[in-house]
Amino acid sequence: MKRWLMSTNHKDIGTLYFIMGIWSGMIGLSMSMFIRMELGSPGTIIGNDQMYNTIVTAHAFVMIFFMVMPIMIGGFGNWLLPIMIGAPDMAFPRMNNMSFWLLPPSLTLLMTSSMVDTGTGTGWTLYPPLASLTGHSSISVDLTIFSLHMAGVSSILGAVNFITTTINMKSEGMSMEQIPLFVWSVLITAILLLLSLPVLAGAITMLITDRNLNTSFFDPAGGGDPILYQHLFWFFGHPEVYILILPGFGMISHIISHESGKKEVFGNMGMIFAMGAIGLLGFVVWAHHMFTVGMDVDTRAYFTSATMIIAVPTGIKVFSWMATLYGSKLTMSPSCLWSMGFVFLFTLGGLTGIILSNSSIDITLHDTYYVVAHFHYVLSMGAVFAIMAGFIHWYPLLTGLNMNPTWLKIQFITMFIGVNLTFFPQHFLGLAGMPRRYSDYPDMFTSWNIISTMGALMSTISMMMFIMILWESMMSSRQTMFSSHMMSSMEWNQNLPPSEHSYNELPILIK
Ligand code: HAS
Ligand code: CU
Repeated sequence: MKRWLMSTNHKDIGTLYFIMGIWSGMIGLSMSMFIRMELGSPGTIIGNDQMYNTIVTAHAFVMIFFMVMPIMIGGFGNWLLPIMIGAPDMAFPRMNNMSFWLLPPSLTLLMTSSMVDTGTGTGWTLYPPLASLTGHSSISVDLTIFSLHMAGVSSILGAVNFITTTINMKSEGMSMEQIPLFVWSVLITAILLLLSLPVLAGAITMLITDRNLNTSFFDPAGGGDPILYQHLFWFFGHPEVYILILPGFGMISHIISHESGKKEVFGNMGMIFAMGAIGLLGFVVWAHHMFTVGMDVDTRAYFTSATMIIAVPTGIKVFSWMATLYGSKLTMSPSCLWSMGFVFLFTLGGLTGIILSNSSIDITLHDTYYVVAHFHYVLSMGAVFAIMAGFIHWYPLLTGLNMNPTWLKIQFITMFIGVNLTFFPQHFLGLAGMPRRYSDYPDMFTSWNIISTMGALMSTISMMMFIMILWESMMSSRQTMFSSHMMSSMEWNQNLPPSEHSYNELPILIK
């Protein structure tokens, strides 16, 4: 009990983040299956549109704040960052414990909000007036806001910890240009968190006072403006989407360099500057989410061009990954497959982002399934593929065990087909005008929706297969030597084996 509740050890806390992230991933996945079941045929299955919207909202929150962020930053960040810079632990180990333990109560608040009263059927953006007292008079939205506050505090504390650790605790004589790309990616992510989350906190605090203390920040009747909320939300929201992908970029760089026969990453400095540029630009493009609110043409022209410029540093990254892979003898190992899948499908999602950034095109595509297809390509096949690649790549380090590579390859193929079946047809649905966040549709959209639902079923089965592979590896306790293979890939500065307990005890704990 004491070891896990009161831990100040970065590896134990990382493990807690992984466990919570996987748990939340299963919650989020089951919610997505409710969504796809409802949309698998015209007409209704759930029979309650408010409940449908509540599920959609909770799915987004769970996946973003309780799956991707905890696994990437909390799990991989805690495990790998101190080791990669040669630090004994994080700079503030007890604060690290607090960062983690704020999350389970936050998740509980979110789940509670869905189970009491009307639920929060607002979408993850919580736009007023839908999220105001007029749209949602129940206590659910207040619980959701409190949940976000707590998750936000957790992330801000984590960000402070990662920034301090990186700057203050890297090995003597290690310059910033020498720190590994994953560390750079987490550092930049942490800076984005630190600068964007307080803006979200301000916005949702104003929303909660509008709801409970009779202020009117977002209510025109009292001189307020709902558009102000959208600006505040997206000033956070756009950097947030890069927060979700940057650590994945970092991991993919390490894995691709390892899979290319331990070649150095092509253009290491370029990769650092590209991530920095993506981080900076991420703060000046937010209104591309609000092209339909009635902005003047100059503002639209600005936000369109600023958004498109992000394709340049992102393109630098994509071409550098390809240049690293070029000419090497590929092993087609599971983590190699996941990272090549990442580069391909993330790029596809990025290109639809460029299409959406055209303000005049976005007028017709906004709030359609085209947007849903875009962000699932960059998230479900970008962020999630990076997590899968990273987890499989570092699994021997995390547990001292091996997973069955043949099964992992089969699992990759089923997942690859599953997610593409799910999300590719959504481009067509969006272009044909199917709106997002509706529980029903005209019959003309039926065929692509059926295919999408079948794809979702396939991905779910594939994830169940992954859990089974994980279970099998722990049950059979096939110990790996902490191989030199892991070492070089991480460019580690100190050749420390993982701590005794994480190496040997985990399988015993599971037994
Ligand atoms: Fe996005 C909406 C534009 C990247 C996530 N995005 C979302 C939402 C999410 C999300 C979650 O401008 C929905 C939010 C909601 O609930 O409403 N996005 C972009 C652009 C990029 C981009 C330009 N998005 C991401 C990443 C995400 C993410 C990364 C998470 C991981 N996104 C938008 C826009 C909307 C939007 C609009 C609002 C839509 C609406 O109406 O609501 C870029 O960062 C992507 C850059 C990457 C590439 C690929 C690699 C680059 C290469 C270089 C050559 C390419 C060139 C482009 C020169 C571009 C290979 C040529 C263009 C061609 C079309 C061929
Ligand atoms: Cu954006």
